[in-house]
Amino acid sequence: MLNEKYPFELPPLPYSYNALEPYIDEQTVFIHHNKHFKAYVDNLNNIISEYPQYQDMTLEEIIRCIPSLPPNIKSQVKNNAGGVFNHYLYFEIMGGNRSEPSQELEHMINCSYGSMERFKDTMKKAAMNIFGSGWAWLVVDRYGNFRIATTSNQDTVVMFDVFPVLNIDVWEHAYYLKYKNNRNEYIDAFLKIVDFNKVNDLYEKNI
Ligand code: MN3
Repeated sequence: MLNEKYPFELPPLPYSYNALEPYIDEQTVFIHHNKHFKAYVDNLNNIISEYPQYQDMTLEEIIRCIPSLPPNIKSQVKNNAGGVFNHYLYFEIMGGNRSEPSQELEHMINCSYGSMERFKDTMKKAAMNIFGSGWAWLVVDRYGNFRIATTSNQDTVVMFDVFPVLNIDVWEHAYYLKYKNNRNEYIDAFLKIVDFNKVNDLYEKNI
């Protein structure tokens, strides 16, 4: 996704809309992917359509250029380009194929957090502590260390010098239909449906 250019397309959901049941319900996945995610793609295309100088840039290049964009489009590009990448990763790393981490990945997580359970607890605390809407991330820094990060709204870690391998959407639209205001239960459910094969692929791409 980061290498794609205008016009951006909504990536197809890599599994069926009901594949995450009972943890994330079909209606939530459908609306989240087909309405919310699509809106970020459409909005970004609408903005970029009027700025030919950004039409040959990749999504990553656009995100990295946000600080120097014209003030009248800066926040719209930030929200929508971030929204596109953040949702792409989120839908990628969940899955009907609820795999366990590879030995290598688990070893690295154990080295950083002690155990998978401690890692999940730390990730959950970070996600619970986000005030309002945002994202919690597992990223690999330039030294190959895992770090847990959070961002507000649709801010993305792509603008920092880290490589994301996992993210959790804690906007209420990600869980409100099923979990109402209970972010706690949603995060527990999310952590059960991460496809660690995909997290592992991302991790290996970076090391
Ligand atoms: Mn969302």
